[in-house]
Formats: sequence, structure tokens, C-alpha cells
Amino acid sequence: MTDKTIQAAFDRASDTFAATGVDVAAALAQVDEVPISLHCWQGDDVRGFENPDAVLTGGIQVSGNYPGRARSPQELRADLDLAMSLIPGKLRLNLHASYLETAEKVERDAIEPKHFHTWVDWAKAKGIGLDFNPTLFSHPLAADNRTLSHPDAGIRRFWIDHCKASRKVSESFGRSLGTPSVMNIWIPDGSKDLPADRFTPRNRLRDALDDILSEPISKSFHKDAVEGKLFGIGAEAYTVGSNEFYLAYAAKRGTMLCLDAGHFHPTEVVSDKLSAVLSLIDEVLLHVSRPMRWDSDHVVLLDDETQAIASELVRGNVLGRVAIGLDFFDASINRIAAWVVGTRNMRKALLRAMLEPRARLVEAEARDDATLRMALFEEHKSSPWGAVWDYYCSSRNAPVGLSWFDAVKTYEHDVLAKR
Ligand code: RNT
Ligand code: ZN
Repeated sequence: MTDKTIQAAFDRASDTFAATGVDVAAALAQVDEVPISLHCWQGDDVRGFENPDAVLTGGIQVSGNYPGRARSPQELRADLDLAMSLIPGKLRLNLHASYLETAEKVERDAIEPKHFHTWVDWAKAKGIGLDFNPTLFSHPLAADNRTLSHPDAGIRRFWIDHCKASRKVSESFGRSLGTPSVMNIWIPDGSKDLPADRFTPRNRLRDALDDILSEPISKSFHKDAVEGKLFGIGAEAYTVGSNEFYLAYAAKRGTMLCLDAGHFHPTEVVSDKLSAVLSLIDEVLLHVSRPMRWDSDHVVLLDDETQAIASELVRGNVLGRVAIGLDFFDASINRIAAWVVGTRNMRKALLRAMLEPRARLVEAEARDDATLRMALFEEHKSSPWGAVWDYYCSSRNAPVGLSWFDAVKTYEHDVLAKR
């Protein structure tokens, strides 16, 4: 597509949207500023850099053996540099504690900001913010799927101290980069078969979290989030950190609540939970992902639920209270393409939501005109939002259409295939 055809299609589309009362220029300015946090773990199949033979545990699994997995922080940053150059709009990077950089072995309860300084320098040079996660899986002390709720006080202490050390790292990100780091706690704790006591592990988890959060940290540098889950592999009967547990925890203790789109019963949707949760909780972290039957973590598509999540954020005017993170891992396709497709889709969904004829919809609903409301929704689906997206990409020097694919393929040939 030439600049001229992109511009002409955009001009026509702008007229169409203007006729429905939508300000396209305002939408473009707004969509560009919404931060989306890329998850570092898509680039190396959630292995991290603690040890080259790391085995992923905790009931999450990555399948596939597509060539080119990043094996070092340098390779991962190079891959991220390429992915980020192909995605328009404001980005962040979400790191796990297991992505530290050290010459000597550092135990998880002893991690410090200095072990992440190269990531901070890289983020500073790119002008992006960082987010963080303690890593409570893929470790001998998490081998039995119990961490913060473990009956052994010593093991619990180890994981509490890891989370405390992680908060310091997260705070250092916020201080160095001038934008608060959202730190998300997810634990794999649960049991395969029916437990006799569901109460005690949850009480232990509550007390462990209270201990972790006991030191106040300014929210201008660091924010705590907690992520629930319905079940995991090996935790089919009981998950200690369920959604209800963390919903109550976040409401009572004032943390953010993390909603992962793949962590609910198949007919439950995060898009409907946003307005429910945000009526009583200040801030939410999203793990935008794609559930597939019993599994989660597939690459984000521009599907109905991704669109519904984006539309809710825009309709409710809550973008300032919701941190958007991604969470998927696919090793069966080019890993950089997975980032590019998933992240572009999230931003596309946001743009499409911003082009919705909001005033007319609200007015139709106020008059109880469900017929017009449905007709407007349906018409919007085939509105020329794609022309606005193309123009947006081109105006931000990001590839238009599938032109990003060649860059990924060239890199695959020149770099990934040689790993
Ligand atoms: C696992 C959670 C969690 C992880 C990452 C790697 O079910 O979704 O967010 O995917 O921490
Ligand atoms: Zn998640």
C-alpha cells in the first residue's frame, strides 16, 4: 500500500466516522498512549536465565519446539527490540524474577535491584516502563505445588522473602524509570485431588501476603497485584489462590486485582468482570490471553472476547485504572510473530472500541431502544476501522498490514535459525 492509498482510505473512513459522531483524531491520539506491557516470557518459553536446564513447573506448560528460542538476556532483548519495532503505540516490558542477570548463582530470596540493572538500562534507552513478577514456580521449593500456602513454615518464609525482595526490585524499576512498576503475584498452590481442609492453606496464604505487604511502598513507584486462577495441571481439585480469594483480598487490603482471561470457567468472561470489580476496587491488572477449552495462554487474537475487554475499558472510561498486560506462550510458531500478532491485536481492539458510535449507543439505550442499539453494534463491525488502523500504523512508522511479516522472516533466517 502506498502512502497515498492509505491516506485516501483514511480520509474516506474519517468522513464515515464523523457522520456517526466519532472524532477519529481524538481516537488516534488516545489509542497511542495506552500502555501495553509485553510479557518477556513469550520469547523463551518461560524458562528464564537462572539456569540453562530450567524446567517449567507450576501447572503451566509450553508446547512446541519452533527454532530460535532466546537463550540469554541479550538474545531476548534483541528479539524484543524487533517485536517492539513492529508494534505501534506505547509499550512496557513485564519481567519475571527468573530473568535476572548474574555471574554467580543468586537464590530467589536474595535477588536485588542490581541483578536487573541491564534491563533497566535497556528500558531507559527505549523510554519504556518495566513491570515485575516474583517467580514462585520452576524451583525445587515449589516442586509440590505449594509455596506461600506451604505447611512448612521455612518454605513459606523462603517464598515470602522472595516476594519481599521482588517488591524492592519492582520499586527500583519505578524509581529509575519514573513510572510505577506493577508487581503481580501468582502462585501455583493447589491440589490434584479433593483436600480434607480447604481453609487452612487459604488462611496461610492470606497471612503470607499480609507479611509480604507489611512494608509500605509508595504507589508512585510500585503497585501490588494478585492473580487468581480456577485450576492448573496438578491442581485440578483445589486452587488456594482462587479468584474469590484474591477478589476479597484486593478489596480488603487495597491491592490491584489481576484478571487473566484464561483463568475462569469457559462461559465466564473477564469483559463482564471489569465493571463489577472496578465498582469497588481501585485498580485492575489484565493478563490478556486466550483460553482454549481447558487450557489458557494461546496467542491473543482479535476475537470477540478480546474486543469485549477493550470495549469495556473504553466504554467505562477506565483505561487510567487498568494496567494492560499480556500473558501467552506459544513455542509452536515464531515467538516474535506471536508477540507482534497478540500485541497488535490488543491495540487494534482498543482502536476499534474508540471508534464506536458511543453517543448514539448511549442515547439509544437511554430510550430503551434495544433495536437501534443492536443495529449500531452490528454496523460498527463492518465500519472502515481497518483504514484508520493502517493510517495509524503508517503515521507511527510501524508496518502497515502484513508488511511486518517479512522483517520477522528475515530475522528468523539471519538470527533465529542460527541459535
Ligand atoms: C499462570 C499465570 C501467570 C503466568 C506467568 C508466567 O497461570 O497466568 O500469570 O502465566 O506468571
Ligand atoms: Zn496470567
